[in-house]
Amino acid sequence: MADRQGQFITFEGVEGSGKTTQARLLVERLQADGRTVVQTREPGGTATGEYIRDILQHGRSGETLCAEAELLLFSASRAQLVTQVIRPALQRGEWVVCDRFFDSTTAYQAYGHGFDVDKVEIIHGFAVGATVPRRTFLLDIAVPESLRRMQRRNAEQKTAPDRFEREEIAFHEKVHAGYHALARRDPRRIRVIDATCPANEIADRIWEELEDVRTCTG
Ligand code: T5A
Repeated sequence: MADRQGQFITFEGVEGSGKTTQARLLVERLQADGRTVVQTREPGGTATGEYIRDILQHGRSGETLCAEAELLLFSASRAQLVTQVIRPALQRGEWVVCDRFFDSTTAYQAYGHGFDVDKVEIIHGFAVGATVPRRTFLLDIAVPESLRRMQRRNAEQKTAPDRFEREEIAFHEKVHAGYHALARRDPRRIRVIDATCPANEIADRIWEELEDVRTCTG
């Protein structure tokens, strides 16, 4: 399939909006369509990134991570992922499907924690350069429903809520509103998808929304 080029697709949304589920379903469809796909996630996706994820989610040092350090750790994980995984895959003509990317930092650290959006975006530019997603799916679900999903999953899997899931509901609402502000600003890249339908219906919608990208050759 020499006439096909790789594309960079990301999934975004609040906790439990179904990003991991939809990333997996999209990868399966792309592979069935003959594409070579790299599936990855943030924070993480490299050995360094997974160490950083552990620090961010579980705070093993016992110290309270200051908000500035948190933002830079997310960005450090991303820079490593772009350099080591995403950019090389795109250069080989492969597709990359990533569960969260820089919009998460804008939504959580800027809109959620109050850092200046413009300054945060300067850090994104430093971390990723020109490696920007071609399309981003914002899985849209009301915060109370998303938190119910996470509680249900934690109960089923007997896992404790992580540091982010324990944030106040008001924080998650700010993140939700932040995502919508980003989608309004960049509607060509960021497509808002109703995440409350059955998973297969959402996957169908995403597939349709990717038609122009799938058929793009140049
Ligand atoms: N973070 C991350 C930042 O603050 N800044 C950043 O820059 C970045 C990159 C990462 C945390 O870090 C923060 C955000 C996060 O708090 P994470 O594990 O990547 O954590 O993110 P989560 O959103 O918590 O990921 P989850 O895997 O927990 O949720 P998903 O991926 O959105 O949802 P998924 O697919 O795992 O599904 C959750 C549950 O819902 C069910 C699933 O079966 C599962 O039980 N489900 C559905 N139920 C009904 N209908 C559907 N359509 C469903 N789809 C899935």
